[in-house]
Amino acid sequence: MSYKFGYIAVVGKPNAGKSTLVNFLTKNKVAIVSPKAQTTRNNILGILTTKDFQLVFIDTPGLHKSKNALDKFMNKNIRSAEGGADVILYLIDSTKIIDEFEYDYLTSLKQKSDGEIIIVLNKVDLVKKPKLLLTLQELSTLGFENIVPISAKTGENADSLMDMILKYLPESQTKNFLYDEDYYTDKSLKFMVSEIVREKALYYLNDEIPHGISVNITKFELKPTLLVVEADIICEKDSHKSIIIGKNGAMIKKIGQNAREDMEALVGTKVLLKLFVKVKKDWRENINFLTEFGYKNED
Ligand SMILES: Nc1nc2c(ncn2[C@@H]2O[C@H](COP(=O)(O)OP(=O)(O)OP(=O)(O)O)[C@@H](O)[C@H]2O)c(=O)[nH]1
Ligand SMILES: [Mg+2]
Repeated sequence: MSYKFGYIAVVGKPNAGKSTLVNFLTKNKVAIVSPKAQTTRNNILGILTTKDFQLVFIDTPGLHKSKNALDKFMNKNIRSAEGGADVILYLIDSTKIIDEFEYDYLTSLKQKSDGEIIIVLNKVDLVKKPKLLLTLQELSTLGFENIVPISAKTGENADSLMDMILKYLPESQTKNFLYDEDYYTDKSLKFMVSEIVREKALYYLNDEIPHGISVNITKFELKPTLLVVEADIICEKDSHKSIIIGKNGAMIKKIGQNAREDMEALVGTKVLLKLFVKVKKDWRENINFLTEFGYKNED
């Protein structure tokens, strides 16, 4: 028997579909997904184990220029994932064009990376062939050879991507898996619960509010038949607070109801969820708040 083990960093611009892909390939929902940019903030491991291999995908925040301390935290996570990876999947939203920022990033990634790079052209279910060919041409002039068009949503061509990833991982005669076989993420239930609230808030809120919110779990009691959760949705302005609460509390109720349903599906028990909205001005610049909300790099 021979075995394979490896870390696969999943990077790319916000909204490219990184979290969707990691969830699809690991057959588990390890990361929240939303139509808004910059949904993922922490590196999240999604682990797929079979009898022959263990693949550890590292979902990362979307690449963007740092404007505040939270951005710096997110960008540092991306660099650390790239640094520790055997294979880097660089995701491109094939409905978009490759802009200068992405072009420069890809060029420098190619120069500095030790691991294998696979370019994943995602969302092919949304794009016409001629557009796809144009992007493929552009990528080959950049010198990338491994390009896989896929749809992380429908799973189209995901098998070819898996084959290519496995091709680049070294073979071992001993079982060299680093994680327990039933371990599918490095994140705690408490983290997942807070992310579920953020996912629903991202989904329902518009404009600039989603980027300025955080969810802080203040009570978490897991009993055999009930999970009790209290959480603060943190925002930056009083005007945002009113929008998150909504007319007669309609918005917060909608967020809460949807979040509770997902939590119940995750833990398999009833969930009692209470949400509060708090204003913490400029929390994205405040190291104490960032630490409290779990946005701190270990160094
Ligand atoms: N049609 C289609 N939609 C997709 C596909 N992959 C992802 N999406 C959608 O694209 C949006 C963004 O997906 P995410 O997985 O959150 O993207 P991300 O790259 O993790 O984004 P950040 O965490 O913000 O960096 C969501 O609305 C997904 O449903 C795809 O292959 N096809
Ligand atoms: Mg994401």
